Amino acid sequence: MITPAQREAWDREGYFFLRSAIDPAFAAAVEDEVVGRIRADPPAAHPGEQTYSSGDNYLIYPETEPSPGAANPEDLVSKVFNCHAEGLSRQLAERREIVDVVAGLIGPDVDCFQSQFIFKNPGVIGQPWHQDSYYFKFDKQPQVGVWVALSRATLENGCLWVAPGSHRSGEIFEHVPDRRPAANRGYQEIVSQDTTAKVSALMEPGDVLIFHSYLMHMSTDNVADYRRSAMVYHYGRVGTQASTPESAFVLSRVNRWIPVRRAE
Ligand SMILES: O=C(O)CCC(=O)C(=O)O
Repeated sequence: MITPAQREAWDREGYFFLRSAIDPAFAAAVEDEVVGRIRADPPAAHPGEQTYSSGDNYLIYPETEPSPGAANPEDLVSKVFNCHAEGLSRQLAERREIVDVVAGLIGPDVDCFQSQFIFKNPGVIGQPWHQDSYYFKFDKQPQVGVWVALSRATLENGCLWVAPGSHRSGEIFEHVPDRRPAANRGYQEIVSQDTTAKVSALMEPGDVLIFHSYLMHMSTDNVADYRRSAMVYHYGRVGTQASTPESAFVLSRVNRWIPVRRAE
């Protein structure tokens, strides 16, 4: 299910790309679906709410510092969780091009447990250095992140950056709150690790980045005049449990465990 080169990249670097894995027209349809849902239930209908639920699954995070040029409801949204529980976003989460690779890394049986549609609108700040497993308080580690480019990801619009090999310590490092004034509430950063060897993840619509949940990564601010959109999925092994009752409670808001692959 994975090539020797992919296995080597996973072990040594903690990430690799699947270039042109998804038809750009399908990527655009996924984005249209999420945008349509936001237009049907916009942030303006939820004044003062830091997050709001929409339908059975969507958990929408309005932007704390919207772009000055915001015109449409989606321009006021930072991210949407739980898209993978339904619709085209679920179909994308289930695509064999992705799921077979994930199964080759941590399988054979895997679930998709989280998704975030990340709108990075013009003027919006990036996310600081972090490891995703810091947030995934689970008994089984690691997980696999799958970052699907729905738009281009460029240096200007705030592409992802990774610290190659940073997963290899096998440690989840201490994180501290992001102190930037415009930071999304509650986001945490790693401050003590050497990230000088960072590599940019420049991507075209339909490109996919597969990454280890211990890999340190960050993204820069969007200084372009166009959006950078991505659907970020996370996959784990079947039977994974929250490591404490407290983490089960916290994770239940942003996680939906959806079976995507079982060994034949
Ligand atoms: O896409 C981004 O800007 C950041 C995504 C990220 O860091 C994450 O999904 O953990």
